[in-house]
Amino acid sequence: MPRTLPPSQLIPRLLSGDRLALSRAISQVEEGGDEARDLLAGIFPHTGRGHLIGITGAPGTGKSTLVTGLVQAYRTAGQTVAVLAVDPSSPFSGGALLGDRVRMSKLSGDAGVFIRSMATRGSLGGLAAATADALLLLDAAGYERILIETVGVGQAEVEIAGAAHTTVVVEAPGLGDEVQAIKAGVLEIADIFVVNKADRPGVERTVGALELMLHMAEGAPRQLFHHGLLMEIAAAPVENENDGWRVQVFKTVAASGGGIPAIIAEIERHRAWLAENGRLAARERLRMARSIEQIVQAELLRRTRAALPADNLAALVEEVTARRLDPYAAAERVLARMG
Ligand SMILES: Nc1nc2c(ncn2[C@@H]2O[C@H](COP(=O)(O)OP(=O)(O)OP(=O)(O)O)[C@@H](O)[C@H]2O)c(=O)[nH]1
Ligand SMILES: [Mg+2]
Repeated sequence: MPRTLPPSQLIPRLLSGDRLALSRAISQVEEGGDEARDLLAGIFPHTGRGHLIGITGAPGTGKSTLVTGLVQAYRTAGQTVAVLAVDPSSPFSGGALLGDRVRMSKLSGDAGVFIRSMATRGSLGGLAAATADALLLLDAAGYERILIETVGVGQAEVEIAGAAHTTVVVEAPGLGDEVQAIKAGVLEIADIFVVNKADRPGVERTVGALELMLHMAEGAPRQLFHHGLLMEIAAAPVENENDGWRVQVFKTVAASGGGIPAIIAEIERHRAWLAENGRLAARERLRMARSIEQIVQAELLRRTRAALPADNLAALVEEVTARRLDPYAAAERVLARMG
């Protein structure tokens, strides 16, 4: 296959399950541009089938190890799986310890598994958009379960994972700070809590702390992510869409596969629960509203930059700083330039 293929040729190959075409397509959406835009337009009608599973948590909690275990379990059950690692230090992207590499290489020969890491270059907004696009490609390629690993340190990474259909938050004992989850906002996005490294001391304390937090948060509406205007409109018909789902805490020893079947069962239970009573449709509406909003924001920013050269903007900032112009008047001038 030539290094660059036009979307018209790439799309049918990708849809028929050609892994090389999928790889190329992901590279294209990472780069962005018109070809990527055409590519996405072509595959979009074929998306909406795969179940997206976000896996997030503090660095080193065992997310990649857990993902490896989940992939193996799904393969044993005969399902195809894709993994997208949005994580510079992930074994999937090469920063691996030998043991992880060995575990991963067991999967890499399997045609039912596709593993890819996203380059964390550029702005986080750009990464979120590229990740969302890559997920669409994996979905169109027909993968039944799509796992997204992000390191839950920044809001953007948490949101990437939180935008999945089912979000698994991974903790580990002995990280020193059991209320880490609240700070990073992961309590609001978790559908399933996993305390990994259950072979380590302090596991019951971590489980207890999480259960206490969940108990305190009971009844509070789940917040998928910060709602923008479009999302508020889209969410309007469904109030508190997470009503009735009780987030539970599970223990795993991902390194030896311990507890993995229970996590698979819980993910599938959540999937079935979503499918009832229009909840999945509601969540999809939110996801799509968020997607449109992200694109509009990025495009507005791009147009602003294009319409207003950096030195003009600097001059405006200077005027405002000197109190000769107020910020609203400055913003109006920027918007006027965009026409
Ligand atoms: N004791 C113990 N160690 C584990 C377990 N699961 C993973 N580890 C080890 O913990 C370390 C980190 O595991 P990873 O799977 O790379 O963790 P991660 O959360 O993906 O790490 P980052 O992507 O860097 O944030 C590795 O040395 C694993 O072998 C477990 O259940 N018990
Ligand atoms: Mg990792």
